[in-house]
Amino acid sequence: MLEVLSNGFNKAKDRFAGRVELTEANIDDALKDIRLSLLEADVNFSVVKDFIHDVKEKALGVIVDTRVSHKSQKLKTTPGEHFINICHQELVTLMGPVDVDISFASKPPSTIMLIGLQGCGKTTTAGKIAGFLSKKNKTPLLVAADTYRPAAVEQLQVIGNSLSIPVFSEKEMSPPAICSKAIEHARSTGHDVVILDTAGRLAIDDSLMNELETIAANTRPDNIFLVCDAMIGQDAVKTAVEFDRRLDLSGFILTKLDGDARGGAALSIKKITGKPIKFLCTGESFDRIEEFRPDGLASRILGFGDVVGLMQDFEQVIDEKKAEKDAARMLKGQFTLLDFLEQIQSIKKMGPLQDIVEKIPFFSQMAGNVAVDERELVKIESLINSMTHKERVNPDVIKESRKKRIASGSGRTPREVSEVLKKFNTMRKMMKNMGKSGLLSKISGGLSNIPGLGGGADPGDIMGNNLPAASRKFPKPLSTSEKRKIKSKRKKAKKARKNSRKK
Ligand SMILES: Nc1nc2c(ncn2[C@@H]2O[C@H](COP(=O)(O)OP(=O)(O)O)[C@@H](O)[C@H]2O)c(=O)[nH]1
Ligand SMILES: [Mg+2]
Repeated sequence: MLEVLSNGFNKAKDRFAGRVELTEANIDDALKDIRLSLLEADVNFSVVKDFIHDVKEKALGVIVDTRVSHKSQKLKTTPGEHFINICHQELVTLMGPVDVDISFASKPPSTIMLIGLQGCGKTTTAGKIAGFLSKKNKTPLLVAADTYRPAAVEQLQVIGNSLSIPVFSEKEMSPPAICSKAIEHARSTGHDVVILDTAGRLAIDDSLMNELETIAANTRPDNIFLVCDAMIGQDAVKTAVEFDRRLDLSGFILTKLDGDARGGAALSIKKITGKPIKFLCTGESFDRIEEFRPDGLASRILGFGDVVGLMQDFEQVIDEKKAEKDAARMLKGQFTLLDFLEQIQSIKKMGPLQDIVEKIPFFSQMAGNVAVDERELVKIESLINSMTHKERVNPDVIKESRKKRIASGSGRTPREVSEVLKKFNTMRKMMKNMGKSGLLSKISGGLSNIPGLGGGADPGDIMGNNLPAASRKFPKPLSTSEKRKIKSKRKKAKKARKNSRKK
């Protein structure tokens, strides 16, 4: 799958063979290959245009460091690898950010409504989602709301049986009535998630849309996911736009990425609709569903998982030099609001906050209550954004009148400014104390145990689900043996990916 794209990027990379730098001429040559392959993969034309533009802009500004050494590490890269790395970043931006959340109602049952054209994979995906949620200790109820296609109800029943998940169905009832009744049934029988498997048509038509709108109006689903067959490329995107206009989708589920999907839908759909891809399905069996990670799909498309890994190591070494300097400075108590902001942004990139806090044992102690609520991060960020550079570097100048100005600039209250400054001061004090007691080594050891933080050693799952190498504070340099281990792990993961692709 996705060979068209992989081949295009591969060809582009080869254009840099033997070159020592990224010049406008060789970038243009490479971009021609990429442009062709994107169009051939059925990526939307305007998406292609923007993508090419963005990659070119980034690539032109890059000074190619082909060698870097720091402590025991020596790494080499080529201009082609730098170029591919830029493509990777832009693909991730194009398809991201990661948003795989399913909304759950505060009062169960929550509802997931699956919609889409006939044959796109709704019924199969309903089973997959039910299985996925069961593993997360939910008690889903599948609802057969396709009463048109012969045997559609039986199909869902067979799926439910094989997963031991109950299926709600009613003969002689309209789909909207079935859905409403199913929710009542779930409430009385203690099912906390209801999955509505609706009917599809070969093409969008008004009677289908009206029926889906009625179901949505009656049941007010917490999630409406459009299931899209990734094999049909741009047509899937057109369908998505129309469904979104009528039903205000929560996100997409792309199916059949195991077949000869060319990638057009995956690359265009987020950019065109603004709605996130939630899941990818890569096979008919029920375990072939995964949460969507742009990073992983980008690596798969590029077919250069190891190049991206190498570039991450390369950038990490460069960042390490800076991070060590920063850390030393902060531990002397020279911790500014700019550092605070940078840390918050790193943390936000890493995914659900609760997961992170759980992984970093001393984090919550260090930050007090600063970081447990995502909204708190947004608040801190908006406040710091409303400050002048002087205030960020030297927060002690912030007295009452400045507080008022910052508060009104960010739509907050002066009290909130005071609270944030208090938290910042606590953190600064802790940093200083840590510096005094020589705790730096402890921190760096702790953080580097977390994949994607200092360690960067996790090869990821099939999607390459590495946490982004986000918080590059206090990373620990890798020893040669650790590097070797990472390499062999990556190789294994690559092999596994190759095998699973063959299947
Ligand atoms: N290869 C592959 N086939 C799939 C996938 N999802 C569904 N299918 C197949 O697509 C066909 C239509 O699926 P179905 O769930 O009945 O689609 P529906 O009409 O939207 O409910 C079936 O043969 C499924 O086995 C997938 O991710 N990969
Ligand atoms: Mg079906």
